Amino acid sequence: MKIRAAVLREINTPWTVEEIELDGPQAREILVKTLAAGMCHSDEHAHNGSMPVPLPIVGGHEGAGEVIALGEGVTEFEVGDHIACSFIPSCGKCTWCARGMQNLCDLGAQLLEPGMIGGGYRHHAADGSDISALLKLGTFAEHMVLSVDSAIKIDNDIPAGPAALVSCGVTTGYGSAVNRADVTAGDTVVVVGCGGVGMSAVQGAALAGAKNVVAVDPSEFKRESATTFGATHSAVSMEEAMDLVGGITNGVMADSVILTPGELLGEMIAPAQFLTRKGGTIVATAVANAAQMDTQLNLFLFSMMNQQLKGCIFGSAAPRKEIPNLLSMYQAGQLKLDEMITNTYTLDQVNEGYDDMLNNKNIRGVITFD
Ligand code: CXF
Ligand code: ZN
Ligand code: ZN
Repeated sequence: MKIRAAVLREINTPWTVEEIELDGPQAREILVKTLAAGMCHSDEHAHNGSMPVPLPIVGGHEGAGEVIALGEGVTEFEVGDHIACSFIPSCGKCTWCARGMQNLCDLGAQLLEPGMIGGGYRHHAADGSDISALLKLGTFAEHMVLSVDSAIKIDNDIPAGPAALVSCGVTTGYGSAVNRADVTAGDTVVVVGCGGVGMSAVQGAALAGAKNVVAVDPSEFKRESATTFGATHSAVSMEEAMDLVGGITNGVMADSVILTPGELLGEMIAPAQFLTRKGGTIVATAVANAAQMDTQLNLFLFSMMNQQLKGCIFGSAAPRKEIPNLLSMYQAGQLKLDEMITNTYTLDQVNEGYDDMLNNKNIRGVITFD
């Protein structure tokens, strides 16, 4: 079938909205009509080359839609079901899935490789050449073909915009606080970078009962927004947060510091360490440039203070547990998702949406489809 999709052909060139050919679903795949796609910073990491992806590629990895056709052997879904994408696939069979660590599913190793999970291409340009799909999803398109391992069935009455956000950003941020930082009642938590992921970490920390949630962001709009998601304090930078956190903890400092800036830099670890108490936890969630090797850490203090530095992918969450859980919290009025969507765009406005994100105008932009 012919579909319109936002394609990246070369890094640092605009997304081009093209008419392309999408094959039907093969075995263990589904065809989905896209209803909404979230505009996460990692599509920008692909765009600017800090995350190496195969080109050309259909962008987008946050999405929700309606199943309209099933490939051979699909028993988990029926036509008409609504799904949220999960950029982390979960096969249910590998040792990590078996251990309940589906965020580490072995299929994740294929995410930055060309083509589909298991190989082959379903997307093709007008001249017949193959196109990949970002993180095996390609949600910036009117339709998607994806593996059943990358799709989570959701209630059909959940609106598509909020459903799209749990594909990546919300689950990643919430899980960074709840699963990885292990925030508990009375904690002091610092969240550095308050876009879609960081704002979800703020929400997760507040929902877990943190006493102090300190939102750190240079953008006044984001610092002010953070208060509506549960932040109790804010600061422009980690340096500025030092006195603030010292003051509200009697000099103890934060139980956890969660790093969710647009791009993680090696120079951010040491200031995060200085904001962290003895025995406390630094969670590194944001994506760094793939070539980034150097980081600053006071190794003496790190061991003397018995601190922990933890990497975090997909909020250390199991997609098949956490995505339905977060959406049920949304339905119960506990998790704010509508409020995360600052602006909506048409597919043709994808470049404008990313300009807005980079100019700190959005917590999350969402592309909607008719
Ligand atoms: C991902 C991007 C692909 C590699 C792992 C992290 N982040 C999503 O936003
Ligand atoms: Zn697996
Ligand atoms: Zn993402």
